[in-house]
Amino acid sequence: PQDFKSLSSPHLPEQYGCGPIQFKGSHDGLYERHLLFDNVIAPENAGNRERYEAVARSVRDVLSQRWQRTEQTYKRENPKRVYYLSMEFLIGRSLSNNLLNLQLDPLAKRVFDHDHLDELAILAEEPDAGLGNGGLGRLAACFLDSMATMQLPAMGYGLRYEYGIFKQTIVDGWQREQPDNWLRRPDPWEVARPQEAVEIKLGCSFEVRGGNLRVAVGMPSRLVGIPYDRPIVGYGGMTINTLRLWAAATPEGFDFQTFGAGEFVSALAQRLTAETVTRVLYPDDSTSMGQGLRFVQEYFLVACSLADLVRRFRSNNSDWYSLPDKVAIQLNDTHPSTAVAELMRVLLDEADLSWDDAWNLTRACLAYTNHTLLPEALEKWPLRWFELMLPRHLEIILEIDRRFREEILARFPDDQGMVERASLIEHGGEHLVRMAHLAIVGSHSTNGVAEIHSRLLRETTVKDLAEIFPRRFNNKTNGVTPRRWLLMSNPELSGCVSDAIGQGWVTDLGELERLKPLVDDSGFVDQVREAKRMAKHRFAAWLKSSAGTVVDPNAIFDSQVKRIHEYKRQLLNALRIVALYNRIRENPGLEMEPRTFFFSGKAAPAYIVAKLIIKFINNIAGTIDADPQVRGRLKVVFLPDYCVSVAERLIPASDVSNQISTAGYEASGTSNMKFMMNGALTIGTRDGATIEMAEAAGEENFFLFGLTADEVAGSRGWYSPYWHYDNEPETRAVLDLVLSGHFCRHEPAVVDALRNILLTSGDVFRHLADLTSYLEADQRLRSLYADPRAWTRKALLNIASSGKFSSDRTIAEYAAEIWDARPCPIP
Ligand code: GL9
Repeated sequence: PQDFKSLSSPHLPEQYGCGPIQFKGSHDGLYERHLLFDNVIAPENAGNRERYEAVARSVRDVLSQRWQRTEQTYKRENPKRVYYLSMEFLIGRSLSNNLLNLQLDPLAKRVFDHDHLDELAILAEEPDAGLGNGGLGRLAACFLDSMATMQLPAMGYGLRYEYGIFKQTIVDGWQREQPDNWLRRPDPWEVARPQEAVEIKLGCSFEVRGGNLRVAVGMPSRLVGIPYDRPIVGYGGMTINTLRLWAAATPEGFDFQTFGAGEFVSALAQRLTAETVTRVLYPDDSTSMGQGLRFVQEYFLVACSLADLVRRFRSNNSDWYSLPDKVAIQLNDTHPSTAVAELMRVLLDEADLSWDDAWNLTRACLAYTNHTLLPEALEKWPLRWFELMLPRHLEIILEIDRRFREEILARFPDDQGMVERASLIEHGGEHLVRMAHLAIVGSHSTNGVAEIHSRLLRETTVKDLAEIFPRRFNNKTNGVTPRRWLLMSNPELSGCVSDAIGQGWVTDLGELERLKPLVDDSGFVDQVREAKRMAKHRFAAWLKSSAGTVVDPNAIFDSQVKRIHEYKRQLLNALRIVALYNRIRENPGLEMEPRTFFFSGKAAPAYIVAKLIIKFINNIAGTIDADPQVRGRLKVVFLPDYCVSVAERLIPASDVSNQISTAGYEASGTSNMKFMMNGALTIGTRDGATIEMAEAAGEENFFLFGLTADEVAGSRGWYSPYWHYDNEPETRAVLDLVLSGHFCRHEPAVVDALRNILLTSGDVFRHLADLTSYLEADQRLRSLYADPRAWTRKALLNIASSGKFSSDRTIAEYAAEIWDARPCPIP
């Protein structure tokens, strides 16, 4: 981490420049030239989409030389490189982020002002690149930003899905999914590199029928991976790294001779099958649906990326044994964990190394991050699929397993069950390959994403493997990039902070500590409150103009935004709202601050219960709006189509952050950190990284409630929701109202489902156990809000304590403790 300290004061630009990017008069006119030469249109006739493309292309022109120089420097210096393999990169929009990181905003302003362009409308023309489902994919994007900012020689590898996460609309309260054809128009950021295409072999050919994979046994086939590169601009523009996304295609020299005469058309038509591999992102959050096409996608990512990085390694190094000195590969969850077998295959079959040498090199290069303890997320692929599609990999996996079993038998002769429990193969019924076991055994590091998660991983989920490899397990608490999530998305608060302590926090978030003495400076506290007020007004104006929804910026903005999942307990939030609603109806004179509750998030299309929760929330919203007694005091808003750019708008405007998962279920959470650095107060359970956030800020500055993870685990066996129904009057009143159909008139199916979740099925996620303490914490929160200065003082203490949750800190830890990677500055 020492190495990174020197980066805390980035080379700030003299004028418009960003480090060595020279910005002279020659750049003026770039924009007009792009309109003319790319789109053959005069500036006055251009629409906002053409304008967006021209601005983006101009920015790309400016960064191209620097981007190329970054790669040249790496080639010359030959440092150890970091490769981040991930099936998801939730990058969001790039233009405003690139302008910011290149520190070109003054120049952009000049162009926008000069031509009287509507900056916001132009930025909004860019599709929100949704190549991910949620936290796991967004974390990968934040990591890329931090690695570039910290001048690490790093590269992201992913898939170029033609369709990202679906667009969500709400019809009559229900979620509908629409395809997200984000590449319909040319994307100015991507650079196709067909000359660097790689070829991949599969043990069978396949086609996709009715969404399912059909394989033709014994017909080996080939796929081509075409790389599309995207620039990752480090803050200050010194380093521009690459995110390389693979698109699947059929081999160019397609062999028409193997087809009979007259089959020209059908042979060409078959090419489409290959291209389906990267057609669409699977929209499942924390669940593995076990689809054959997904299996092929995962292998395709691994095979293309390893071929590419091995080729790069070979072009600069002659000695295979130096591989771990030059290459660190981080596996983002088990999705790319066939990398263990693929790297072994390359080292055995292509490099001709012995098993022991190949094994040592493989483990030294690879490291694995686990992102969830949910059993349904643990990938286990049928052994049969390996046999059909990747027979050589199966051979390797079975040999790894054979040796591993021998080792366990020798080391734990008294533990009969250990071998079967820890093995890579699950017997019983269909034989399955346990991908997490493969990743742990075949790498030198396994980490969780928050302290509690890493502990539970070791103590429960993979207990046996942690006993076998105690030193392999470690924690790397997640973080988020303060560039996108504070500097860019919250200009009001950022300005306020920079005025007080300078700009150093942007690359050294620990600097925010220096705000602590200012909590007693009432002038400054008022400035922070004013910044929040402005952010709320900006958000309310956007919501009105984009969706027609009117909210009162004087109300408490209380948000819960994340994927819809039972364990995240949006239902618990809904029950809290029903309780407050009840209180007002029973006592209309009750003093209660006006409150607006925001929900946003997508449900996996096949997750029936999650879709029902969305419906229920929308019903509550409608019922309250129609109730003259409560209208104006409480309001519920479900924002459709949650995505990176919605988060960028809502988070700065929020007063309250809800992080209320059943303790022990949320591995880390990352929106919790974004809310904290934007000055929202957290009401939440002791779960994931929220625990560490409260530790950093002091528990007295948090609103924690509910069962702990150990209590939740201990309640299995005796917990009954009926106890709470019978003994807690308010809980009973809430349930009675919900189950009376008050919010779901003429929709008995919704009511039945809610009864089933909360009562009949035993309330698996302990909603009722935590409702009372949630309401108590809520009461404390409302009392504090009544004293605006005391509230903002706490918010400021939270901001000042959020430094740990920068992804720069996380990446510094990965670099020092897992990768042994150092910065490689670009001259
Ligand atoms: C997740 C966890 O559920 C989150 O708690 C965690 O913050 C992130 C990043 O480490 O990873 N694991 C997981 O499968 N998802 C997560 O968000 N799901 C999605 O990304 C949709």
